[in-house]
Amino acid sequence: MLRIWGRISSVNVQKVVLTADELGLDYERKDAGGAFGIVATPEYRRMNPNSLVPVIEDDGFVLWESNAIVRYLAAKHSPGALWPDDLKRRADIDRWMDWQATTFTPAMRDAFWQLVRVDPDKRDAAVIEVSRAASEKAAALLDAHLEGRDFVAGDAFSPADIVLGCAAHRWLNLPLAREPRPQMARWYAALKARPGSARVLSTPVT
Ligand SMILES: N[C@@H](CCC(=O)N[C@@H](CS)C(=O)NCC(=O)O)C(=O)O
Repeated sequence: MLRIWGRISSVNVQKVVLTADELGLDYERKDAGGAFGIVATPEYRRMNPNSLVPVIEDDGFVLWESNAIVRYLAAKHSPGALWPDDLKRRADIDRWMDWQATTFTPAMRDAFWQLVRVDPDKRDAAVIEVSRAASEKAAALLDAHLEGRDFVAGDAFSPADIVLGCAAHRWLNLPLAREPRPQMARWYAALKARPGSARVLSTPVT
């Protein structure tokens, strides 16, 4: 049975859980990280020396790095579909997954921490503003890309929608004023309406 380690408030854990839900997998999720601790124990560090969540154990196979886990599960359980065979489609999906991990999520990280995890009296408005502006730039790019498209990469739901959907869930639920992004809003609403995505994309941003 697949075991997923990580608290559900982690956006990186959310990607893995959403993938497992979309694939209809039988899995067990064990809370770890944040207030749950566990990640610094020698046992956990043997699985992930970074002391971070998520980690999966899949019949003895241990894997960390959320986007690698999403790709692994999609390729294992949905070859030729959620993980397509066509190299160019795959490269397109990979490109957007990398963009999530290197551009969109890092842009919003400070705004998220300041507005959600830091006490109101300790917040730094300048830090929030820099992060907000960088996130808006990324959101504008994604919004323009989604014009005339139902999904991020190609004609079908893919791992790019999974990881960017989780990132968008965080961005669109941060308690700050955002520019309207109609294409992103349409795409995010469609993701939320999917039975396999609805649960994770309803998780409160905490
Ligand atoms: N690049 C890693 C990043 C993992 C990461 O930063 N995880 C955070 C939660 S989103 C974490 O474990 N924080 C420490 C903790 O929760 O204790 C991935 O995508 O899996």
